[in-house]
Amino acid sequence: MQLSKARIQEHNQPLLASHQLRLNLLSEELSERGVAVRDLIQRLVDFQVAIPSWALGTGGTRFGRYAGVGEPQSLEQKIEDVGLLHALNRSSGAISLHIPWDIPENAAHIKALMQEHDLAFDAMNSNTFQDQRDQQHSYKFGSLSHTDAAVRKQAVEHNLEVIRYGEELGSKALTVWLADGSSFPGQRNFRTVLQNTYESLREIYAALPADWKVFVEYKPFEPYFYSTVIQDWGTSFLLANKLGDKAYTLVDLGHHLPNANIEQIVATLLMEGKLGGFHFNDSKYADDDLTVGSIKPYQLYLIFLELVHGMDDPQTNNPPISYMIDASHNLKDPLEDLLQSVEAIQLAYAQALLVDKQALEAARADNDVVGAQEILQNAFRTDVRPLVREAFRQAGGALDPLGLYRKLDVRRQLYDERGVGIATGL
Ligand code: LRH
Ligand code: MN
Ligand code: MN
Repeated sequence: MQLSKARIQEHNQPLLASHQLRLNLLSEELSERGVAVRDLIQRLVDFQVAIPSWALGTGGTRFGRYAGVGEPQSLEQKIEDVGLLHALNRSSGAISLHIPWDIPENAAHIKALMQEHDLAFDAMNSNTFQDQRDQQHSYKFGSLSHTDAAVRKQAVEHNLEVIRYGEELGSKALTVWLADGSSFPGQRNFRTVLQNTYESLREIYAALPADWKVFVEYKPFEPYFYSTVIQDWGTSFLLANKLGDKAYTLVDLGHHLPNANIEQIVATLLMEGKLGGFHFNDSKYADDDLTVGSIKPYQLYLIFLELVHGMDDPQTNNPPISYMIDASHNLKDPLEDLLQSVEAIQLAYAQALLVDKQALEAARADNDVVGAQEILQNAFRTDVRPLVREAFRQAGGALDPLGLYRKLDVRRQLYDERGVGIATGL
């Protein structure tokens, strides 16, 4: 289903007066605090976060899967869903594909459809964590790290195939997330599997087009429960450094052990110019893939603070980061969840942009612990929703994307068009 500009205008019209009132009040207050409100809104307008193809359908839990309705059944329909999200908030103008779930049968047609929806391709994701039909070797005991060279070769070949698909479509990056690990002490030689992984990645790296990057994603556990080959940012960073300039670490918010200081990890990677990709989600316990900002909004804000201050620092030599939402839904309508996630990201970004860097640095230099904390908390406790809404509006989106989605009864329409059926994905 397509959402016309006229329909969005029609939605915005009755909301405009009260929005303007709130925006004016906030802008006045922020201007007094020395914030350049117009520039801040422009940064929100410019911020884009990619949607992964697998988040458009309901995901499973370890115990089952409840089918949703109107889920996309083809790559074309996935693009239409992301196009709809982007029309609503103008902040999700990219899609991240996954091979083999999203094999493009006709690249020219797919690219034309992407253009129609004003979308770009984010990183391509390879999959060596599941066995596919007609696959010669199983990944049950690993892929790029496997003890058997024939399995490693098959996994490398798959990644090369993903790069080829990405090239056809105009993507510029490959994300590698490996499930490889072990569930019992003694099962694996830690040094051998890491060395194998490095050598496999080196072959993939050698095949990367000149203007491509590879993102190495880490995760401490799951699906295996004793060890994971690329378990943490240190291991990912080590591999990225050994591989070369086109290799970067990818941080997924759910891929840390409880209470890890993720904002500090972000700062360290930025200092080294090695933060390539970022997967947003939220979690209470582990890799829960919940709606962004639903559990730990303060942590999200602190992470954004590091991203903003790190990327704005002229000393930082880090390329633009590929931002993506990596979520899974089994209770909510996936599109509603994604609208909430994008809004939560924009809110945290806006709060981070409110912080007076100079004042913060001055407080730090004076060891004014209370002062520094006050600066951070003042920004966090500001209701920045009018700024985010204004950014949506200025970019041509809806003042209230979720409200309009509900008013249009989009899911009902998608059900009428597509019926029941589970989309391919996690
Ligand atoms: C598994 C995972 C990971 C990847 C995605 C493809 O944990 O969610 O975060 O990015 O699958
Ligand atoms: Mn991820
Ligand atoms: Mn994950």
